[in-house]
Amino acid sequence: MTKLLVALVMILQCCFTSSTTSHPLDPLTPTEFNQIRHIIQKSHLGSLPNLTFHFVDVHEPEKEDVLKWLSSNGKHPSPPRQAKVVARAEGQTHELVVDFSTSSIPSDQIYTGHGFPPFTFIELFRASQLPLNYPKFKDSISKRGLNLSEVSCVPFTAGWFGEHISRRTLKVGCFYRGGTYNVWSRPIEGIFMFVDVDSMKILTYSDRFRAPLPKAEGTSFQSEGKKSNSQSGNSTNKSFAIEGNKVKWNNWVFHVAFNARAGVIISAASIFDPTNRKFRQVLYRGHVSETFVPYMDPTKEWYFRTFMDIGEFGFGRSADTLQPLIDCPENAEYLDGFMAGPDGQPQKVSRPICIFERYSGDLAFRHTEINIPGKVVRSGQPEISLVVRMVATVGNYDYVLDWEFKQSGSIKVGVDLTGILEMKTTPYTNNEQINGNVYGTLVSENTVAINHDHFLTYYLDLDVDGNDNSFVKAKLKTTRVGGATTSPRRSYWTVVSETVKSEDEARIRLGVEPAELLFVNPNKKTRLGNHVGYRLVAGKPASALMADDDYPQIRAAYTKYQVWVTAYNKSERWAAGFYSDGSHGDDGLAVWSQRNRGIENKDIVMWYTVGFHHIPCQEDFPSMPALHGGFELRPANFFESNPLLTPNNLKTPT
Ligand SMILES: *[C@@H]1O[C@H](CO)[C@@H](O)[C@H](O)[C@H]1NC(C)=O
Ligand SMILES: *[C@@H]1O[C@H](CO)[C@@H](O)[C@H](O)[C@H]1NC(C)=O
Ligand SMILES: *[C@@H]1O[C@H](CO)[C@@H](O)[C@H](O)[C@H]1NC(C)=O
Ligand SMILES: *[C@@H]1O[C@H](CO)[C@@H](O)[C@H](O)[C@H]1NC(C)=O
Ligand SMILES: *[C@@H]1O[C@H](CO)[C@@H](O)[C@H](O)[C@H]1NC(C)=O
Ligand SMILES: [Cu+2]
Repeated sequence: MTKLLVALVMILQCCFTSSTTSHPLDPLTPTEFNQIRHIIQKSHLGSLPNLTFHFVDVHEPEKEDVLKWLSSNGKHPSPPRQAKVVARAEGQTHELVVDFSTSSIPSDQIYTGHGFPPFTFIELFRASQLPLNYPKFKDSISKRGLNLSEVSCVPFTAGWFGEHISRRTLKVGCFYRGGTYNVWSRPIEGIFMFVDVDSMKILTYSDRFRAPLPKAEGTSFQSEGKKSNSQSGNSTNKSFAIEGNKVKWNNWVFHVAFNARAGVIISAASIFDPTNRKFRQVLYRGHVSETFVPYMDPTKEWYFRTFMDIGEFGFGRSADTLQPLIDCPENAEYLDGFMAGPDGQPQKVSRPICIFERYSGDLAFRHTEINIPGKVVRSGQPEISLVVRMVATVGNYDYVLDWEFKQSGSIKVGVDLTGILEMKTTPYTNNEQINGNVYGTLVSENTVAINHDHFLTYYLDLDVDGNDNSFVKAKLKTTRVGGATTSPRRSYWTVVSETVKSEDEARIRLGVEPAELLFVNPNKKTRLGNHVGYRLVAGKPASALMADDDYPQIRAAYTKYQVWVTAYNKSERWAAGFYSDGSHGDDGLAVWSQRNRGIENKDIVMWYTVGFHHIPCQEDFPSMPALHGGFELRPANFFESNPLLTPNNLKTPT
């Protein structure tokens, strides 16, 4: 293309993107990714050698402006459209804000703190290829009698263990395919490489020992490709509407966005109130903020495996194209996603998100009344919900992330873990031979699957019927029946509600005492005088079991509690800090909460961690049946009565 043509295309593109119909939280478009790249290339950064884009996303607009825009139905001017870019050149990390309307870079800083931005796909790919041309590695492979063209190497993030970190590194380990696609089932144990990512060179090579390679037989994870039968849903009769990134279904309206880091982001979710015929706010933004997957094996080749997938790789970057009738049912609609490649060019991800109505076969509510003379009165309604789904395949693991909206006002957040375990070669072929600690379970001959945790921490900026909310612990206290009363009962429980004043009292370890946790709007009451609220229905709690002074735990200190509440701050979104690769735990949720800000009747954010302690078992091999976890946000005195029983609600409101 000639320069003139490029300029012309840019002018045309500029005018399409400035269309007033776009939502301020819409993800960046391919045109915008190109604009960003052009603006940066024209700046002083353009001349820096090997400028690499590690993160490009919408620069979070001021919430106040977005709320004004939303409440004016798009008539209020849209906040300035800007992008946040993290790029690297000459060993430095540049943080940039790019403004579209002025084609300028209003902010340009060099990040000097601990930790690094996410790796790019090219870096990971190049690191995985390094061993294949490395003479010492080739030698190790041939000494083991293996065929180099059957070897797959995989980069692992290196964590931080108290050392001074001056460069971005990866550790690379290798696996033997030799007759299977299940790469993870045949680790070539004993060999590890330490790679400098900026120079893309192997710094240290270690070949410490040999262990028998597990057999290829019985490791295939490929199914017959069974697809689901068609659902009771009727795909020719869609009951939800997708306009751009806005979804309307039944009594819900919300915005769905895709980005490279979080994957799927739900914003501005509001529910229609049949009593006052208005949409009321529930969730301003919700997404996975960080994941933490530490393996419980302290040996040389395993101790560092303490992954933070969101900050080190990105869930969106790991998002897979969904397979119709396997990943999503027949009645699903799909959305495409875009992100920037390492060169800043837009890359399309086909169908990473699906949206569908779920006919679970469950009940939404029912009752049978038999106390009416001569009659039996029955009522009920089947549960029909709307699901937004994404799958992130991060190396061996697959995370199925669901946001499920119910007509009752509940938002159920689900995560399914599936995929392939991380395995280690062992001389043992039977559990009875094992003497000493193998740090996991023998799942096949010569194969141990290592114990580990999964922690997925959700960012939940709830705005229950407005911006200013309070966090309430409704404690259930056993009370003795007083001496003077004539009741034959000796005890009962009662509710003692406590409004949490500051961040230090809002760190909750679930299961320690019986309590209901709520976000209430202290400025809004129901007709009957109860504060409107939403409560957290937590899943099975799992909190970190590593010692507080263990380095991975220092970096993921926020996993000690399942629930945190912090004051809203638009730059506090990533639980382990933005730069989680090589982080030192000096940024992130646990640090922000130390400020101990007041959280009563303020704009506040809930952080909830879905945790799993995973002791592998034989059924998890060769590929693991999905293991489900999650939580629910459920209205509590938000509506005047059961919203399912209000006839107006059953129609899609306009
Ligand atoms: C640019 O990248 C190439 C390939 O990774 C590398 O050989 C070269 O040294 C880099 N240049 C600079 C200035 O970092
Ligand atoms: C090594 O593997 C490649 C690819 O599977 C195959 O073509 C080749 O024949 C193998 N070489 C030996 C020596 O087995
Ligand atoms: C879906 O609905 C359409 C229109 O109501 C109907 O013609 C069609 O037979 C239905 N399909 C199924 C599979 O129920
Ligand atoms: C499908 O939609 C049509 C028209 O919008 C409506 O008449 C029909 O009742 C719907 N069917 C179902 C099963 O919802
Ligand atoms: C918002 O958060 C950032 C990052 O933690 C911090 O530097 C800044 O001071 C905070 N702003 C306010 C007003 O607390
Ligand atoms: Cu697991």
